[in-house]
Amino acid sequence: MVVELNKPHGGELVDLYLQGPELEAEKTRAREYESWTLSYRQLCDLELLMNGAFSPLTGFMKRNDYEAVCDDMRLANGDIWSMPITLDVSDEFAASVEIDQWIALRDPEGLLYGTMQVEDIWIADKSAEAKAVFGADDSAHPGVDYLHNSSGEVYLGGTVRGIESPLHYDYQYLRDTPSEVRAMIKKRGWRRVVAFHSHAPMHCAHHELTYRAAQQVEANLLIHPAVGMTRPGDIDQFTRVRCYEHIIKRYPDQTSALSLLPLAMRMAGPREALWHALIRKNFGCTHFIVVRDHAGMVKTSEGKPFYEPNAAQALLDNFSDELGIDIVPAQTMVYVQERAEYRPVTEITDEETVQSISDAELKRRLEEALEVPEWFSYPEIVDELRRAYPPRHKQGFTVFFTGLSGAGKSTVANALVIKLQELGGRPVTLLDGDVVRTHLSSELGFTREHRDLNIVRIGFVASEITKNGGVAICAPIAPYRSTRRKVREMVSGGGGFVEVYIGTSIEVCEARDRKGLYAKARAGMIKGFTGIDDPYEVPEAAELEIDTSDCQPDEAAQRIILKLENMGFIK
Ligand code: PPS
Repeated sequence: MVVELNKPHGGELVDLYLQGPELEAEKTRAREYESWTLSYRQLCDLELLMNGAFSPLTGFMKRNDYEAVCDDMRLANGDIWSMPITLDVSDEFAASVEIDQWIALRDPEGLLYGTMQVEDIWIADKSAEAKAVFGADDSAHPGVDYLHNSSGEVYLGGTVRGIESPLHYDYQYLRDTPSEVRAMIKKRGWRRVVAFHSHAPMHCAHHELTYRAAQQVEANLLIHPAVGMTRPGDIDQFTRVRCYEHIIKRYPDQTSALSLLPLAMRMAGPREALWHALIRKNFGCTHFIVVRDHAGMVKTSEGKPFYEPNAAQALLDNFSDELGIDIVPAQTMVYVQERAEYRPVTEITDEETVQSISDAELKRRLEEALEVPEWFSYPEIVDELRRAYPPRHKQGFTVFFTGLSGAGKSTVANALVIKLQELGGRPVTLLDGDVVRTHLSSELGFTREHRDLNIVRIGFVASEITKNGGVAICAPIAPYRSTRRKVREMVSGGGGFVEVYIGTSIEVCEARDRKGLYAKARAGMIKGFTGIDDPYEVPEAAELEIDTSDCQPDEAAQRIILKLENMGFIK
């Protein structure tokens, strides 16, 4: 398809927002409606439904559209649409509504953003949906995991009435509706606009790729990153947006614009690429860049890629006559050492030396304060990333002791606190088992459920301290492996996690019996005592194991300090 110049592009936009008296009347009626509290993903979807970014959709999908989309990537009327946009709800909520009833769509604080007439209620076959949309029913895929573990069992479909756009406090000046982007394009006198989707910071290779794509189709460039839900583990959106604001200045004046899209991505590879293209058509763009592995860099539980790298480009090719937006397939750009420039990977000769840095390698370099070469990224972007990923010696961390009662956890933890305070640089908080049970968990006993809750509370506090650059020293028994793993996951995203197993034997602990509890447990006066008649699961992969029967508290603390130095947390 060749896009005609000077013609308003993208077709009719759906606008679901009510105005004037209609709006006021609906707001009044909505006070009587059953309220559904929207998940973050549903809130993102609702915003794009209401402002027309999801045109021609006029609400959350009804069953016939949903099934047609899953089966054929088309709505029931034959229009191309590749992604189910469904309102999943709990069984209880579904039981409280009937066909034709209106419901209020609210955020978790109760603010009303839209209303919907329930025209369809059905139980989704999530495994079938996973296979159709993501290519496999494999929960290693974040979209499949969301489907099975976060979304409700029942789907409601129906027409939406827009009340108000969801509130965003961040980067309001960069958020534009489809009609605002269309107006901007018109005002600037742009005839062709090529959109670039992103959910990661852009470096020199992305700049080169987008610049070439724009030149190739003689178009202006719209950098249009997703700032709704992206892939778990993606760099936080504040850092990303600051990076986009830097890179936009690297394009020639007047040629390019940056606008943020509150899109909840599904990482569905080829289908997602098709969906992205349709959305950009609605924003008035004439062209859309599809990269290799577009929105699909996810691995199966066997570690294989979910999608072939060229699957998205191939799928869009099949729909090219009907899409209403031209696709610009982009090659991966690599840096050629001999030429000191970027070239498409397909144009590299055998004699040329290619240089590249993977995401993991970039993260390592940032964490270890190593050089990030200028051929890879711009200094201002590297500075932003260094702030987001400070070197380890500037990150917070948690030292998580685990071991039997009387093993010496508290004694070593106290010695460690003093040593870390001597070193200075970070505030240190001790979350000792007994102290936590007095101040945080006073109502809890020692059942498995209560112990887990106690440890998760400790993990929560430790993760807050860690992500804010402090040191949390935790010293509970924490007898269960799965709960310790959970705490590790909670903390690791925001800094370091060092598990120290105080492996002093039960015989030694019992012989010490400082609190007289072992004697009471043996006498049956305390039930469910760890190590006596309650299990302790020995850690399999603790960073350090210390037996206090052959080492003084001071030596034990010194060993931990050495470990922390070795891991880069102390300089
Ligand atoms: S847990 O399992 O991690 O929630 O336990 P924790 O919060 O660390 O609390 C352990 C301290 O509580 C005392 N205590 C018991 N421990 C184990 N099992 C039973 N049934 C029990 N009842 C009371 C004991 O003094 C533990 O203190 P420490 O400091 O570990 O010796």
